[in-house]
Amino acid sequence: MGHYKSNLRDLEFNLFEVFGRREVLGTGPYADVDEDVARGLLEEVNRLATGVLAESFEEGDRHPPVFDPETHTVTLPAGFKKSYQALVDGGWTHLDLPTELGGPGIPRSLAWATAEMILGANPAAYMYGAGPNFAYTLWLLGTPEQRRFAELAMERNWGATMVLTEPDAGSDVGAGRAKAVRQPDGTWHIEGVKRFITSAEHDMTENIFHLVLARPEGHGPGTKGLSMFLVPKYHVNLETGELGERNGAYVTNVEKKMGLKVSTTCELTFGDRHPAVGTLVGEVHEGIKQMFMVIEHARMMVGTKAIATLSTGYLNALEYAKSRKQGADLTRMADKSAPRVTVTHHPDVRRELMLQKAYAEGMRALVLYTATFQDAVQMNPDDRHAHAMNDLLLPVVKGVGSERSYELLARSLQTLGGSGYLQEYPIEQYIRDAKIDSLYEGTTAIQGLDLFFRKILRNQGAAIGSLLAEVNAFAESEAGNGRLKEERKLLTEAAADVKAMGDTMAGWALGSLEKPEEVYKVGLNTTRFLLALGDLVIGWLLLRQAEIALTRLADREDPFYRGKVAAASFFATTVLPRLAAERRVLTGTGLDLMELPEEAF
Ligand code: ST9
Ligand code: FAD
Repeated sequence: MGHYKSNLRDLEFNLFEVFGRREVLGTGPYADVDEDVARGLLEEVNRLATGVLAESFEEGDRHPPVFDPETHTVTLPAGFKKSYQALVDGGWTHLDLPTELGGPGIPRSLAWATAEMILGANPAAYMYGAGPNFAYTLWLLGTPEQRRFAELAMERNWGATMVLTEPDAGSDVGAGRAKAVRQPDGTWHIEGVKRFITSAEHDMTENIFHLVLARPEGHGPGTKGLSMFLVPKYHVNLETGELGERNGAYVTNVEKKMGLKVSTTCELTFGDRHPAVGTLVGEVHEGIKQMFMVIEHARMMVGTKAIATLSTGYLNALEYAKSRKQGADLTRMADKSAPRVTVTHHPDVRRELMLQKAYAEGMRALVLYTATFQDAVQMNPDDRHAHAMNDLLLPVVKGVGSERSYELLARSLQTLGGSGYLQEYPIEQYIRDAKIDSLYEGTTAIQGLDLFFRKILRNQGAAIGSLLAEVNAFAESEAGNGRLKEERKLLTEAAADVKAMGDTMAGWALGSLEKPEEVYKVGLNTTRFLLALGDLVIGWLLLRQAEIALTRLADREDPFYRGKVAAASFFATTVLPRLAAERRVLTGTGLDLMELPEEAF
């Protein structure tokens, strides 16, 4: 058995029993996809993920890519290449494309459900497969020539990168210094050094194209002065599709890192040896806006990757705990001859396992709930509510998904005792591989700022208001027919706590117009608020699942549904009450920390 343990049943439960995806299938852009097709697809990806994709997970960690600085090339381990090739051969790298561009034309919710399994089995393989997806963005934004380039890139599965970060421009993308110089023929020469660029070099595709943010000479400071350029590794004859000369963008270093080792993280130098020729995407200077189309997808991907890893971490821990015998049942602790029991019998292990289960399943629901708004946008691009809800939930998926998964994966390891620390089991690698998720695509701090300032304040509270209204409507309903009464009460209280936290922060933000330092109080709490909102939404979604599970249990016994009710109840009674404390801490925020001299830290 490979390392990866999927949870297909839960994915299907979310899609078909909780989020009603049956109703959108077979309609509009999904006319050719019915439930059978969707389930078939999920099963096929499940086979792939638990089979050939998972096979090289360990090898990629123990035998990371080898960089040759002389030739600026990178060699990936053979087993990993086989896994990646299986993704390509199965057409899975085209998962996000519409039918007219050779994709399956499936709803985003179904695409993210399949993505979860790929990302859980071998996240780097998914990332190396970004080419067709990035090419689709280029196709949407590009000039006719760039569209042709994009079609070739999709057809031939060229690799792709998103190139923002520089040594002095990480979170602060607008500090970027890479420059773009316009040439008489209308092309641009890119000059500068970018760092930490994922997949910028490898030996799995014949070409790699870079979507690069650079500042055209004379353009202003900050992100708004940046433009996006298409810079291929090899130039391309757009008529014949043949590859031409090597372009002047070279990988000059590959980082050695904590985890996710098989995914190359590269320093990429432009125009040092010979010109790095690029074309302006869409012939418009809207770089940061264009790049955010890529970033939004990538943030969703990172959250899904983290959650997928927690899910397999939990399932591995569960399997171990079911077979590991240690100690006697607590009720017989004084009886030295009492039979030894599996560790699942110990209350502390049960508590830890249930916490992992509740977060893993609650956050899976969060991903798929968010994806339902992406479905809505796909069906009706003018649906402003769906856009706003997706915008609101993205930092939650990314920020909460990555933070909670990393935290809970440590619990999964703990469940295995000392064995969890060994490389014989996958969890230590999961932890190392998942740490990156709270860092790249905007750190957690950035997600917290994005959530509060952009998605709540700038949206004048419309989207969060609508979310809280839904949560409250559920809490006040008769959901569970008496069985979830206490849980719904706890949900009402948690929603009030989160609302009060948001209102207090909004008050400070308003107050900062007169007294600027008030905004520090907001900044001291953005991550707290992000995590609190995450817990609230997770609690609500688990309870929605429990409501459905209870109706199913009325007909027949099924441990899956019993587990759903238990997880929701556990989360409501042991996690949601903590939000009251978070609210209290937030309300009491002062400026002491900001007034403290640096030397006192
Ligand atoms: C990175 C990559 O880390 C890591 C992994 C790569 C993996 C690639 C693979 C992906 C796979 C994908 C699919 C594959 C499929 C495969 C299938 C296989 C089977 N939303 O607030 P302002 C825009 S990359 C939308 O003033 P500052 C907006 O245009 C590096 N737009 O910000 C706005 O203008 P306006 C990632 C947004 O103070 C403008 O920006 N690095 C949003 O100038 C300016 O906004 C980061 O993420 C948004 N949420 O700049 C950087 N926010 O307001 C993190 C802003 O007029 N830092 N815009 O609309 C930040 O995000 C900063 O907050 C900042 C600040 C840079 C935006
Ligand atoms: P910094 O911005 O220096 O942050 C340091 C600390 O300060 C963090 O804790 C941060 O949260 C905090 N901080 C910074 N600014 C603020 C603020 N305004 N308010 C509150 N706190 C703040 N980039 C690409 O362009 N393309 C890629 O493909 C890519 N892949 C990557 C792969 C890996 C493995 C890694 C490690 C990075 C990758 N990155 C990539 C870069 C990544 O997006 C950045 O590392 C990330 O955005 C953070 O920037 P930084 O490392 O410079 O940290």
